[in-house]
Amino acid sequence: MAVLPSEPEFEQAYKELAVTLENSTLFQKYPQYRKALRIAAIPERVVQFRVVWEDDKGELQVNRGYRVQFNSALGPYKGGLRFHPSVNLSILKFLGFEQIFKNALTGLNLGGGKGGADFDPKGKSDNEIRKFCVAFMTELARHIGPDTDVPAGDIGVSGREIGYLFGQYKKIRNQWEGVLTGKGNSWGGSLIRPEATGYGLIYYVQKMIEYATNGKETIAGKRVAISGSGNVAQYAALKTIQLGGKVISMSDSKGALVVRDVDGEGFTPQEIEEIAALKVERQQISILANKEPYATKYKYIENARPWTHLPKVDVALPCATQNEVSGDDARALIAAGTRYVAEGSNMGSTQEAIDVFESHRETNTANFVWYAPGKAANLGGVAVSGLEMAQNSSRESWTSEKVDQRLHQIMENCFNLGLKTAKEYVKTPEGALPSLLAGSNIAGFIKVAEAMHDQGDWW
Ligand code: NDP
Ligand code: 8G0
Repeated sequence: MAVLPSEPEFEQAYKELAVTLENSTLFQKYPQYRKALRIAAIPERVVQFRVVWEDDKGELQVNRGYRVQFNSALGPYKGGLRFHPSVNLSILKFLGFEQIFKNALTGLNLGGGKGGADFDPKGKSDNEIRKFCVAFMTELARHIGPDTDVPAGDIGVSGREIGYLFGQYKKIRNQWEGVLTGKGNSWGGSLIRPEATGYGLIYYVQKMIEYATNGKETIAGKRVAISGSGNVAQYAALKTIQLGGKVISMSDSKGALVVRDVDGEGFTPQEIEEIAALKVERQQISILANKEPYATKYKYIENARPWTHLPKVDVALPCATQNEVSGDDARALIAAGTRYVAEGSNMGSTQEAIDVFESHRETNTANFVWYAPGKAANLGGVAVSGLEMAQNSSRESWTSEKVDQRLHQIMENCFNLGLKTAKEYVKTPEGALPSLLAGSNIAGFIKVAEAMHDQGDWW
């Protein structure tokens, strides 16, 4: 009988990285890196705690809280907090592990971590959310600090929650410091941080298109399928539209809205704003399904992801959650003509989906596709968090132009590094595009492994 992994998501993320390193020339050139990988696979520290809070009925509620402090070789632990009923140690270890190598690819001094709770913000009042955040931070505060560990939001944690968490940290420590990112603009937050992941994703996709077409094409005129309708999806959609692309789907945990006519009009900025407003109220996009102009323009498919419901796609951007693109979804996307897949979500694709994408990189075939992993394509968010930390340390507030320009540069550097590293360490078949997956994994890993070696974490 096969033994099931006890931490399936973490083991999936670990194997995905390990296999790409194994299939490159890295370990032949530097066998000592095998040892580094064994060490890096274990978090430096995992904190688990109970969170007891009182609901609006005056009744006691309890949740599990976590912070995985995975790797601090390159800087303070850095990564978001997820509040979702599915949260467990396996999910946070996978997210923390991905975060280490992603943060290395930003070129900033950031270690890797992730945290959260199995708390479900849906159906909770603002008062209950505040009480939960206060109870959560009451324990977390002793484990974090601006030079130790700097959390931020993730699924279920937006600017509102960051405000409550920050307020409680400040009360406990009596210190106003850059301990969280994603703060409000008037109290230490960075301009462009809310937009950064979605915008950065599109900047990265622009580099992919430019490279693959020798500068002949851009995202303008392309049909872009997006999943999710939260922070990442919203800003990816808005930037796509701004650059002349056409957004043909959005979704949430209950279903998908897809355009009926992929040759007609896509989502408008006003429609994206309407979806954003709905999400602030923690509502589902299903309530738009029978409302005009949505009912005429879009088909709502309950309990579905968009991927198998679109006849023509050029660019696919998973922006909801892990494992939201299956092998079958990947094959359907390729059949619909998808040329570029870039993950806004972390581990958006299953291993089977990745294998399908990675085996279609030959540009001289009718159905080629180029895949970019989340740890490269979605690093704009954590990168601007790094810029928020820099602004807090120097007590400055940069203009949105300056932050956006830095974001552009960071995405471009990450793309170029992934490409260069793939060419150096992996044999690319004749006529194929280099593997951004292998290149990004190897580049991130080398940087972390070297820093760990210098600091005596392995020898
Ligand atoms: P949000 O909470 O703002 O939005 C999440 C979206 O994904 C919502 O539409 C939600 O649906 C949907 N979703 C969540 N869980 C599931 C699920 N189990 N099945 C189907 N749909 C689901 O989160 P973000 O936009 O911030 O994060 C989205 C992804 O991007 C995550 O993987 C996150 O780790 C990753 N990411 C985020 C960054 C950031 O800066 N925020 C940076 C880099 C990566 P519903 O509204 O119904 O709950
Ligand atoms: O800003 C952050 O540290 C952050 C928040 C949410 C998600 C991520 C990520 O890179 O996945 C980073």
